[in-house]
Amino acid sequence: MIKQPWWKKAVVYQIYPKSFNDTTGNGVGDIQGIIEKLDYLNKLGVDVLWLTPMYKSPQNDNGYDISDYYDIHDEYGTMRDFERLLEETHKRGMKLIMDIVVNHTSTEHKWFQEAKQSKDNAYRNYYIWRDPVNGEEPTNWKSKFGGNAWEYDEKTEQYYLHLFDVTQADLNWENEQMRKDIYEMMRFWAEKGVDGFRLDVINLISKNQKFPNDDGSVAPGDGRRFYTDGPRVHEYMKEMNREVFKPYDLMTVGEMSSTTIEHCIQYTAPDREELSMTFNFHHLKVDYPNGEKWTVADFDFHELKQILSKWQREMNEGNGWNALFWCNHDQPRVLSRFGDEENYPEKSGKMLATTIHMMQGTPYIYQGEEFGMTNPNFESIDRYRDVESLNMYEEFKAQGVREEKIMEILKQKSRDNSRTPVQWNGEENAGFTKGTPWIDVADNYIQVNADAVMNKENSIFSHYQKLIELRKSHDIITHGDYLLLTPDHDRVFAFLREWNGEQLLVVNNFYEEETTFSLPGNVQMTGKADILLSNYADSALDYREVTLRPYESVVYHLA
Ligand code: TEU
Repeated sequence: MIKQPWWKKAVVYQIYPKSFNDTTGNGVGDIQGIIEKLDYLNKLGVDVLWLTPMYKSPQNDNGYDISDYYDIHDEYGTMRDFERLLEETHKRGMKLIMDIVVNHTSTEHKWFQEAKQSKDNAYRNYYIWRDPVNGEEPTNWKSKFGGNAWEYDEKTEQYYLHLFDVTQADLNWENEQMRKDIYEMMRFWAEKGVDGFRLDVINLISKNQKFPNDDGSVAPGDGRRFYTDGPRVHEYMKEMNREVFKPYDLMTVGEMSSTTIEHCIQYTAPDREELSMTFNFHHLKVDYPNGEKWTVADFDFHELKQILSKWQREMNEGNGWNALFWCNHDQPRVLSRFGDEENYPEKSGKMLATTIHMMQGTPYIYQGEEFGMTNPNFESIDRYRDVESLNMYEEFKAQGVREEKIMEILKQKSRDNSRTPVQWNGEENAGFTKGTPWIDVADNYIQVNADAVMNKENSIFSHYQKLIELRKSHDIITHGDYLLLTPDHDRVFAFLREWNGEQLLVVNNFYEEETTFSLPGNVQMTGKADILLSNYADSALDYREVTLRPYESVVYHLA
């Protein structure tokens, strides 16, 4: 067996610093707050911490609009604080990866401030400027945050491209000097000892230089967008790997906003020397009817099973590597989205965790997921903070959509759902801050908080601890082949992992109604199985015909 990279058995914990833990009383989480929770994270058993951007930023997109890559946003602390965090993380045997945003910078970044001075400014071509076409925007591309993706600059009479907010100007990756400056900056952080990077929307950095109009040929439903996985994206990934990742032996995960399995195999197959692994979002669009996010809809369970299984099988066949996740700072809380937060929070939370952690890939736990945090169900727009949500609210209002309807959509789909403060205990502001939180704490913090579950027998927290331990002790989880067993079952998501004569049978009831699982006749499984993990104390030992109680989730192991 060839030596496998360490991150194939690792579990990553994502921290959104702004909402994690505030120690200064300014209502915003900070670096010292993370340091104070390192022992908690060590107890959970995670191996890597992923910090979303903490660089200097005007915070229009909560740090994904960077104005200085070489300094720490003052609300979070100082560079010395960051260096302490890195030391304390390493002392505990954990690693730390930084979120890096190099598709765009804040328009307050000095490069952009220079670029907009004149057409012949040395930094002009660090960004993407185009002349008006027939007096209008150069193309019909849409910003992910609403409106057109071009902003007109009166002074130089050209448009600049922003695939996201108007204050997030896209960098021009065709410019070699700009790329060199980016690599130099990444080496600065690697020299400090960070163990890797999460690369924000990295598959958007190469644009088709003809800048054609979006002709609708890429239907939203197929998961790709017009400008994803551009012509030189793999060339740039190889260059970045040569310049930064390989020399420092870094772990890297690319966020692939709408992409394909073929591209993700190219991004992550070891011989390609591009990235370690990729996030894709296809499984998180099964409640987007016809690819449309901004509607209230139930999730399509069959589609969820198909998509997760397709990525498991084809990435395995292509020697690619998945980042496995349900939640992050852009997605609603999984317990509210695919579980049953009202009646079976613990059972369904554990079932969802088992589903993703028994798959092949590197699992990611998003802050608060480990003890069952839910969407906050904010009814009033005054409680929302996210630029994407506020822009969509204004767009819907302009279209005349009723307030109640808009709020129903935001309650289900807003990114603020995952950005409310971590609920540490049942005290004021859930123990997150002594001040006024930048965003309200969810109303259920008295019942749902880390303290309430930390020491409870068989809590969601202890279930995540066991899943993390199993990944270390059972190679089959890392290397085993994958087979979906119940493609047509209306309630059960069951799959088989096989490796070197070992078998892992994972059986999950995704619903409250009792149901049964029957082992398909074409599956060769004989002999007595152990139960490695279940969310019920007395799950049936006979895996061939299992009656599954509400959200019952069982992992059978045959060695
Ligand atoms: O997100 C990329 C992205 O496309 C998001 O808009 C996400 O897919 C969408 O919100 C889901 O509906 C990354 C960061 O994770 C996000 O926080 C940033 O706002 C965005 O890039 C721009 O940097």
